[in-house]
Amino acid sequence: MATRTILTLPDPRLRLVSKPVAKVDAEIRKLVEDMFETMYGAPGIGLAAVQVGVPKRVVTTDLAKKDEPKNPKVYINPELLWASEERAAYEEGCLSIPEYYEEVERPAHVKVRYTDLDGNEQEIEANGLLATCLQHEIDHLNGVLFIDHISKLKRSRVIKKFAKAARRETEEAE
Ligand code: GNR
Ligand code: NI
Repeated sequence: MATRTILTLPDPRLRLVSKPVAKVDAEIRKLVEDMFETMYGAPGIGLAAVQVGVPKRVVTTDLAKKDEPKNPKVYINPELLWASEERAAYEEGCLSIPEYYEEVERPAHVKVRYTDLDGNEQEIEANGLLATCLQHEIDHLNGVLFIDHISKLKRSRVIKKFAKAARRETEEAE
């Protein structure tokens, strides 16, 4: 296993649309292992492969709390089959936008189809934080970030802040 580097704003690779996985092979299994190590190390409750620079439709999650046993889940080629009219608001964060949190409203209940690590098709219904997390991760696969769901003013503020920080880092390196 190896930890991979998590891309952060304003890295343009976060805007790539990820490609479907044709076959769950050794390369995908290695990617998934590394994603878990990276996600647990961060720590985060979810991770999309594109966040470690691999634009493939692979997502890992673990929503277990600190005192609960681990609950690692893998979603390959996840598809949103249905989303409720009812919406729920959660304070979201993103490992690619460190230390920024904002409330986002999304459908409260969703149905998702995906392929598991054994290559079998699965369907789940989710609500609560899992519903939010799965939508957040599927967004990543489409090049969408949670800040795309907040007000224009808040979004431009956070983009500016990260652009400025990135600029400062390159200046320091020169
Ligand atoms: O660790 C994470 N926490 C989180 C909290 C609320 C809604 C979504 C998330 S996902 C995030 C990890 C991440 O960036 N996944 O893409
Ligand atoms: Ni994220």
